[in-house]
Amino acid sequence: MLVAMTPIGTGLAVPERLEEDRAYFRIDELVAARGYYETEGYVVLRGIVPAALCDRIRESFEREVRGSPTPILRQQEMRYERNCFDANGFLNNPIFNIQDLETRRFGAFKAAALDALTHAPVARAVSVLLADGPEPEPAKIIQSMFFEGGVGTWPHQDSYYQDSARRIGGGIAGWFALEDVDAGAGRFYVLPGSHRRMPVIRNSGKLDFAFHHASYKRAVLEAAAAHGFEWRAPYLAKGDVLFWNSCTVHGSLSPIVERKASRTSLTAHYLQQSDEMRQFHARVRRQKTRLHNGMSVALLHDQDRWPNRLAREIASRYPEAWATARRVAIRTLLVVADWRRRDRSPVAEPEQPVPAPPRDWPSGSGP
Ligand SMILES: O=C(O)CCC(=O)C(=O)O
Ligand SMILES: [Fe+2]
Repeated sequence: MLVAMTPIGTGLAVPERLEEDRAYFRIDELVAARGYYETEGYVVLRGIVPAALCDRIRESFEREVRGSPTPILRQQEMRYERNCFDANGFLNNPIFNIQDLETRRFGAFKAAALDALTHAPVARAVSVLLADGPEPEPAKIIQSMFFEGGVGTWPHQDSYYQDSARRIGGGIAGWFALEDVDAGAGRFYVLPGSHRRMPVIRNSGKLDFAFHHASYKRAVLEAAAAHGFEWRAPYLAKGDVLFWNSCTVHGSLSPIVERKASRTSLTAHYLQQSDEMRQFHARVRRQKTRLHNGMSVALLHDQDRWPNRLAREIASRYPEAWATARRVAIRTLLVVADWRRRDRSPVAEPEQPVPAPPRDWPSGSGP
C-alpha cells in the first residue's frame, strides 16, 4: 500500500496491486454489483473492456492526437487549447467530449474511445445500474473525457455540474482504466456512502458555479470531513471500470511526479436514453444524439460541423474574450435560474439519489 494524503489532510492507503484491494465484481455478477452500488455509491467491474481495445485507444492517441497542433476543447477551463504536457511528457489538459472531435483529424481515436464507452457489456452494466424498475432502459452518453497524466481533480459531486433532468442522482459515470494504474499516478477516489448520507450541494446562491465555485469546493471538503467519510482509491487494472453515482463525492489524488507514471483513462457520464441532461442544477440542456454501436451519444460542440469549427477558431484565437463570454453566459443562466426558483413556490426535489432496489432483479439481463 502507498500512503497518500487526502485533500482534508487524512491518510489514505492506496492499493499498489490487485491483491491488496477488494475483489469487486465481474460482468456476470451484475446483480451483486448493483446491490453494492446502491449501498456504496460506486462499484468496480473488473476486466469489462478487452485489453486489445484499451491498446487501440492508446495507439490511436499516439498516432493522431499527441503531436497534433489542432486546438481541442479541454475539461478544466472549457477552453480550446493545444495539447499541454507535464514534466513526464503526459498530456495534462484532459480532452473534453471525445465524441465531438473532428473525424477527419481524430477519427480512429474517436472511434476506438467510443467503442469502449459503448462496448456491449458496458452498456448492459450501465443500464442495470441506472434502472429504477425491473426492465432496465438502454443508456446514453452525455459527456466523456480522456486523461493521460494525473491532474488532481478536486472532490465534487457530478450533480453540481450535470445530472439527470428526471431526478437528482439519476446519472452515473464510469472511469475506464486503459492501463494498470500506478498508485502514484493520481488515483481516482470515491467517498463511499456519500451519495446517500450527504445532501446534494446545490449549484445556487452562495455556492453557485458562476460566482462562488471556490466556496463550493470548500463546502464539499467541509461536508466530507463533517460526515467522517472514508476515502477509497481502488486498484484499477487495464480494462476495469469504476462506476459511480452522480451524487457520490469523488476526485483524484495529485500524481507523485517521481513515479513517472501515467493513468491513461476515459470517463463517460450516462443517463437513461429517454432522460435529458440537467446542467448546473439550472436548466435542461437538450442535446443532439448520434448512434454508436447502438447507443445514443450526445453531441455538444460537434467539430464535424463548420459553425462549430468556426467557433473553435475564434475561441482559440481570442481565448480571454471566449472565456469572458462563457462566464457571462453561465452567470446569466444561474442568476435567471435563481430568480425563477424564488418566484416559484418551492418544488420538492427527490434528494434520495438511488431508488429502492426492485424486488426481483432480472439476472444479467440488459437492453
Ligand atoms: O479522473 C479525474 O481526475 C476526475 C474525473 C471526474 O471527476 C469525472 O469524470 O467526473
Ligand atoms: Fe466528476
